[in-house]
Amino acid sequence: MSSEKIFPPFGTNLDLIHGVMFDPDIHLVRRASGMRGHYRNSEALEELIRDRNDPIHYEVFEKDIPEESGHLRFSISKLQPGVIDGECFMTKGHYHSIPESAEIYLCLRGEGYMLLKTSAGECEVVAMKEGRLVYVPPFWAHRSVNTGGEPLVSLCVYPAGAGHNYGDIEREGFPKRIYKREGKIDILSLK
Ligand code: S6P
Ligand code: ZN
Repeated sequence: MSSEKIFPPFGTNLDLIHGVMFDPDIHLVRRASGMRGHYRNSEALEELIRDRNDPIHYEVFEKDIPEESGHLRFSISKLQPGVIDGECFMTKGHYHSIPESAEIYLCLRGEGYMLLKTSAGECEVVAMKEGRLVYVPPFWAHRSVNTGGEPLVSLCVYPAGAGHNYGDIEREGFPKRIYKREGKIDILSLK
């Protein structure tokens, strides 16, 4: 490695209970209005945006690590609890732009599921809860879904060159949707 490629080591401070990185370089705040097109009941989403003043849906805290092979990027993902006409709050979901890139999610707080799908249409659902690690293998698009009553917080680690491909999964959607009605979780397979 040439000397201009030497990157300084660093530490960072996390609040694992509240799902916060104290000194992020990037703090993405995704509000309900950023989720248009993702929930089955789009009118219910519009009501939430209007009546609750476009609340925060999820946040992602990151350090600005070079998006180059050899580095690892990591983030804290904090997804709020709630439902939209019964459908549990979820992240947009993405493939990695370099689809051979895997990822781990270490769940720090809350409960829910990781929905995963391949471009061939295989779909898997993996439970997430505090203390559980979920392995996202290469080629699987992934979306987290909060089925609990508190934020679903995870530490995510992935190859820094992986990139994010949102377009393909926006077009395809996920073949399953996760609902919570009267406290009961329902994982629905779409025809
Ligand atoms: C990045 C990792 C997470 C997500 C975050 C939000 O590879 O998977 O940091 O970015 O959970 O999800 P999304 O689908 O909106 O990026
Ligand atoms: Zn990812």
